[in-house]
Amino acid sequence: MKQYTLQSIFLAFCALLALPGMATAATVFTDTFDSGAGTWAESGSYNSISVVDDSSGIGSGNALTGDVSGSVNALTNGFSSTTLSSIGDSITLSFDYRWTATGSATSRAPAFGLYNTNATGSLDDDFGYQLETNPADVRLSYEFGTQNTILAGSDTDLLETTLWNDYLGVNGNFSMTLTRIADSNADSFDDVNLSFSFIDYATPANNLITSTIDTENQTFTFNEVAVRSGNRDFYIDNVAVTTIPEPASVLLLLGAFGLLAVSGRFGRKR
Ligand SMILES: [Ca+2]
Ligand SMILES: [Ca+2]
Ligand SMILES: [Ca+2]
Ligand SMILES: [Ca+2]
Repeated sequence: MKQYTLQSIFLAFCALLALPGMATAATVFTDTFDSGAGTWAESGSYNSISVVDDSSGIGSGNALTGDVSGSVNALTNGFSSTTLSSIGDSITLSFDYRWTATGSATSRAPAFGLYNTNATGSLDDDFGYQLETNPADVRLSYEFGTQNTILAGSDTDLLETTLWNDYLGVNGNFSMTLTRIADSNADSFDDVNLSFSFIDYATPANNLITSTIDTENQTFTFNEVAVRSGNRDFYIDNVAVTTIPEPASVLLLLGAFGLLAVSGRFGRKR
């Protein structure tokens, strides 16, 4: 009997080991600009946006390019409302981005985020998590949607500042992941872990990864992606929003399967 008890423990251990690999990502939004400019909405200071072949730049065929006329601008697009309903659920925004030329440092080129439209068409009340790049740092913030428009204004709760040089943003992949985590400050509300990564395609030594935890703002539902490009013309491609649900159902299934297997063996033994 004892060997089967050990076997059941071993099976349970194997099931736990297998869990991370079984959490598959679901894509809730993607745009490679192969079929045009899609449904992106431009707001603020744009002369124009258009789709062009950027094989020689980002290197993924068509990209969206923006000719900006001022520093306050945003491209926005919607996706099916996604809620981080369980601890461990996450949502990731990823895209490739480059400037049209190197130049002097500028703020919020890019800035981007995952937002909630607040059930209105106006961008002024949208709230969510944003990352902004600046001449000497990147900042992770929560934006309340109470001042100015999306990705603009001082309606932010600054969560993390990390040093960097914004010339790094000439050509690379930006991503931000929001993960619902257990309450870490004993206020009885779950928290959000924000992680950011920048991969510089030309100079890997410039890559940057940073993260922080938001314990103040309980926002877990998102339905909008937004990108701002400061006062700098840009190209953007391969925009993707993916979610990873906590595999609670998989855990239950594996547990049940393990019990059945063990009880079956006990049955035959008897
Ligand atoms: Ca493309
Ligand atoms: Ca709104
Ligand atoms: Ca704002
Ligand atoms: Ca909390």
